[in-house]
Amino acid sequence: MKAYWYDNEPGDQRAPHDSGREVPSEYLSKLGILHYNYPSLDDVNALAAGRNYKNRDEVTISPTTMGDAYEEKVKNFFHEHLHEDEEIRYILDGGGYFDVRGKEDDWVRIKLEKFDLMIMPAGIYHRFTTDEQNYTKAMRLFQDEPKWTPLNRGKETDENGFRKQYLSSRES
Ligand code: KMT
Ligand code: NI
Repeated sequence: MKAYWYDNEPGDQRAPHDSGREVPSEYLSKLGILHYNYPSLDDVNALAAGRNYKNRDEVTISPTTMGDAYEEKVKNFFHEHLHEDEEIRYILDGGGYFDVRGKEDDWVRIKLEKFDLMIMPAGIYHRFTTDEQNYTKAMRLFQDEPKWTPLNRGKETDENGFRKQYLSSRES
């Protein structure tokens, strides 16, 4: 895991876009983000059990598994959105980037590699992209039913109760 401010330069979303300015772990925790490196699945299972997560699935995002749909999928994951649940992702192989909005609404890029596990709070605006390997194998953990509803950013999501709750917890 490595976090840095996104450079906002044009170019492929899968390029590093590293401004060279690192974002410290403490800043990520102020945003409500937790991250771990878990080489053993036992640790993932313990975390899931501790948070009462009952379900999980695995996705492989790559041209090999998705064929012609790959490029479109990658673009879709990159639309800024939020969820009404916290989002736990564990990288099984390959890597990718999660971009999350910082306090001033600028992008923090979080580079995830094999064995990285990240927890994002409900209501945080974010987006995802594969990196230049074009290969992300990830476990998605769900508390109950596998639910996958990205709410794209707009006037409505700004008024969303989970968004408001996130902003007030970020203040305190
Ligand atoms: C998201 O929220 O965009 C995703 O979960 C992307 C796929 S999982 C690496
Ligand atoms: Ni998401």
